[in-house]
Formats: sequence, structure tokens, C-alpha cells
Amino acid sequence: MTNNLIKQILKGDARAVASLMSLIEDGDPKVKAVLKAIYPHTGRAHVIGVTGAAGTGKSSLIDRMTAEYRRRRKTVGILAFDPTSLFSTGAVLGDRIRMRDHFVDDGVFIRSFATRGSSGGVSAAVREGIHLFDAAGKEVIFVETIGVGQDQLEIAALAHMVVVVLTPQMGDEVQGMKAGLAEIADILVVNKADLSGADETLQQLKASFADEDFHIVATSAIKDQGIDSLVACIETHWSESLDNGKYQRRRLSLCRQELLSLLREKVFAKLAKKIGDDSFETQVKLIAERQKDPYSAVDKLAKLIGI
Ligand SMILES: Nc1nc2c(ncn2[C@@H]2O[C@H](COP(=O)(O)OP(=O)(O)O)[C@@H](O)[C@H]2O)c(=O)[nH]1
Ligand SMILES: [Mg+2]
Repeated sequence: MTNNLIKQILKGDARAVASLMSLIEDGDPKVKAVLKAIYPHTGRAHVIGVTGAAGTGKSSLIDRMTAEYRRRRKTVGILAFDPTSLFSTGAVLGDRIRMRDHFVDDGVFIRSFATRGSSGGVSAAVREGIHLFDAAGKEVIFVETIGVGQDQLEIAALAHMVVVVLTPQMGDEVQGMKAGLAEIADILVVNKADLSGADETLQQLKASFADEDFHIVATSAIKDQGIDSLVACIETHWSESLDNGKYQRRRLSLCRQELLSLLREKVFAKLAKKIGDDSFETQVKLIAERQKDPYSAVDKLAKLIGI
């Protein structure tokens, strides 16, 4: 059964991919054996993180960029951290129908994750999803995350490049985000350029980031404007990174972070089991009652497992 599943995944069979995705979401122990078998066939896809506040138009942009990549005869995978993010509640019916066009296209796989059954978190599930789409032959993989706090850093640990989506309405907020943006963004998009204030926002961003080396692109997902420039910009950035060594460094960094998080998960699970829930909860109560401080408590637990 597993061998057959592996064979079908490598052929790019949509049903096989979907069934493994469900196992990934459940945190099923069978998944690891399949991932080990398909891993040698990964490393070909270009993984693009798309992040930004809710409602900025990330899903709409991914939808339009997917159409553009399909025109360029590239296959696409789309992953999202939570099921609501691909269809915002504000989206009009027309948007949903457009995204649905891709559902019936064999060249496009779409998947979002709810919670993760086992340990490791959604981030680990998304990472496994990326490997799966990659092994199944998808050439471009979009990962949509809402850019608040932790997720924003997580996306940088998952993708080869990060596109941050802003809108003209955000104006002054952008100043406050400057440091954070510079840290993670490879490309800044001012979406909803059909709304008033777009030019000012664009000028303001260009001035603020004059000394940074990332691109700034204006788009209107709804009017399908600027999408070809955005995709061209992504492709240029990609080939430049391949040439100047940035991609290779990024790849090492992604592998390092993946290995570290797997190691952390494994070591922690093992040690947590050794300590046991009871001893842990006993310490928690002692801390809450101020009979103990957390620093001495951790020393005590560490002693239990001989570290
Ligand atoms: N005016 C305008 N509205 C847009 C544009 N792109 C997306 N929207 C709308 O913004 C809302 C949120 O879009 P969505 O793609 O779900 O945003 P997300 O939460 O960032 O994924 C929807 O109602 C879209 O129709 C655009 O370029 N211009
Ligand atoms: Mg969305």
C-alpha cells in the first residue's frame, strides 16, 4: 500500500497527494516513511511565501499569479496555514469561483491546514506539504500566511523567498513595520493599486527603502494589473539568487531550521515522556503558589532526566 502510494505521488497523482496531505494533517506516524522515500525527488520546486495582514489580497494575488504561471506552462502548488485564509470571508463570490477554476486544473494543487493532530505544529505540516508538492512535480509552490508575529518569521524559515503584501490604506502603518519588513521581505507588493493613495504609498515605500535591495511592485489583483510584472520580478529575483549564491545560502538555512525543529521535537517528546505529566504538573502548581520559582523547578526536572 505504501509503495503504491509513493509511486503514485511521484507520478503526480492528485488523489495520492491529497491522501498523504490528510495523513500529514493528522500527524499520522505512517507519513515519515513516505516522506523519506520521496525526499530524494524534492529540491526542485521554487517556494514563494506570501505574507501580509488579513484582507490585503494575498489569496487574490496568488490566484492571479497562478494563472500567470499556468500561462507560462509551469505547474503550481498552493499551501495555506489555515483553511479560512484561502477564501477570506470578505471575498465576493466571483473570487471564490476563480480560485475554484484551479481546483479542476491538474497543474494546480491547493491545500490548507487546520490544526495539527500531533506535535510539531502547523508549520511542520506545511513544511511536509511543501516536500510533497515538490516530489509530485509542482514547480512553483505558494505558501500563504497571515503576517502577524510568529507566522511571519515562520514563513521565512519555510520559503526560498518572501513576498509581503501591503495596501494603499496602510499608509502610516508602514513606517512602524519598516524594520520587520526589511528583515523578511524580498519583494514588497502594494496591492489594491486601483484604490486612491496607491501612488503616494508606492513613493513613500520607495523613499523609505531606498537603501534596501528589494523590489517594490504595484498590483491590482481585482483588475488583473501588474501581475505579469510581479511574476517577472519573482523570476528575476530567483535567477539572481541562483547566480549570486543567495539561494544556496537560503537552502542551507532552510535545511538547518528543518533539522533543528525535528530534533527539538524528537528530543523534547522523549524527555517529556521521561519526566512524566505528574512531575511536571506538580512543579507548575508549586510555581503558581509561589512555593518555588520556575528556574529552580526546571533544575529539578532536568535532574530527573540526568541533565
Ligand atoms: N480593490 C481591490 N480589492 C482587492 C484587490 N485584491 C483583493 N481585493 C479584495 O480584498 C478582499 C480580501 O482579499 P483576499 O485575497 O481574500 O485577501 P487575504 O486575506 O490577504 O488573502 C477581497 O474582498 C478581495 O476581493 C485589489 O487589487 N483591489
Ligand atoms: Mg487569504
